[in-house]
Amino acid sequence: MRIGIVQGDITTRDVDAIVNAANSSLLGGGGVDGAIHRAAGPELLEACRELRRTTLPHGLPVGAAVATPGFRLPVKWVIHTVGPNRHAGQTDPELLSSCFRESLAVAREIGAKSVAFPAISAGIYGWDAQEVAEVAFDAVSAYADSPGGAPDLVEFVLFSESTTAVFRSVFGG
Ligand code: AR6
Repeated sequence: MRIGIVQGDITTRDVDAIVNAANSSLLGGGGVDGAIHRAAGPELLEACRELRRTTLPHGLPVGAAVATPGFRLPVKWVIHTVGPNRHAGQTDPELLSSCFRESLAVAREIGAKSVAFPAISAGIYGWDAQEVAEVAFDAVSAYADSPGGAPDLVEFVLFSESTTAVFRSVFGG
């Protein structure tokens, strides 16, 4: 597995799947969630509504992940996950680790060989970028060694220069 650290907009990445830092409602929001919905088009919201009508009537729990098509995005799939919200007292790093692990498990199920992550919970949900990078590093490293196969490429796509620098220092690049 190769790991890339990239500064930019995740909606422009040409990978098999991008991960969305969503909320439990799956019905959109601000930040990277808003950007992904805008770029994917209204079909994405409709697909999320369909999940709510069928398999996820109570929404997607914190730390879980689910895939939809990418619609107008360059990717085949969007993997939606819900990070812990520090402002709501969700401070357990295991919940954040679960987001990375479960997203990679979904990527494996759908056959995505290249996956791009944003800095889950490092925006509106109030986590420190350093802690997010450390949790991401541990979770992805552990997954790389797990039986059953990891993607060929995992990218972290960071919006700001400062978050990119934090990820580069934690990942040793
Ligand atoms: N590409 C890559 N990273 C981005 C982009 C983008 N286009 N836009 C923002 N970021 P956030 P959270 C960065 O707030 O903290 C939404 O309303 C951003 O700078 O998007 O998990 C959801 O619906 C930050 O570093 O996600 C939830 O309600 C990182 O992505 C809530 O926000 C994550 O920031 C989730 O909050």
